[in-house]
Amino acid sequence: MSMKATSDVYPTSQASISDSEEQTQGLLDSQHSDEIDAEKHSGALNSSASTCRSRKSVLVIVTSAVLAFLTIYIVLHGGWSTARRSSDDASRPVKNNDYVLDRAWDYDAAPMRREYSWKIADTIHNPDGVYCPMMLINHEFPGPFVEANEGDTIVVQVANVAVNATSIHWHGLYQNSTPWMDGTVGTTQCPIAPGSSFTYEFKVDGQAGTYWYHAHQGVQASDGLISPLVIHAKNEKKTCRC
Ligand SMILES: [Cu+2]
Repeated sequence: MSMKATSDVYPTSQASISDSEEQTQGLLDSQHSDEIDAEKHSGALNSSASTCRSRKSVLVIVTSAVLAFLTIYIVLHGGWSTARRSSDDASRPVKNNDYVLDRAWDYDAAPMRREYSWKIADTIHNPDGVYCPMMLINHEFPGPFVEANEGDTIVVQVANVAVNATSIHWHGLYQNSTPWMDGTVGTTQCPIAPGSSFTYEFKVDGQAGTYWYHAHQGVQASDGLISPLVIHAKNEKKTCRC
């Protein structure tokens, strides 16, 4: 029996064998291709992981730098604050008032206008040893001393250059005929807006003694807007034992 005859006898089997070999080769090729793909995928994953690690490193470095900057800033400035400093604040220290009364004060002077010019501004100060944002009058803490004789007229020009609105309340003063000068925000006046001015003018009559004035907006009195106000009595010199 010749090969041809055999081939003729089993043509289908030969074709099947050939197909099987081709399929096997195809599977091998496919498997090889899959392996290559797997290697590529693995390489891509490794590359992606490397990129991810690099990003994390950069993030850690940036975060560390920001934290270091904030720490240095807080140590140098005594805290973090958004309060603005007046342009002239940095060049001069806050004046701390002692309020020593002048023995040469003229108790018998004719009634007059006691005029004051104030600028209220934000600043950073440490009256108790810890720096904090404050609102001060003329860069003084406590604020300027107001002194007058009974019967005088007190005139205070207030320029508000702070970031918040404010007002000054004259604690305990009668404000007869001038209730709109009392400085109570929401009751007798609107607050003095940032960048605005207001002039308080009132006569001190029928009362004498030691009083005080303070901001009447929010908790600004606790932020530094506070000071004594003295009205000398007409007979104070006769009764004074000092
Ligand atoms: Cu008060």
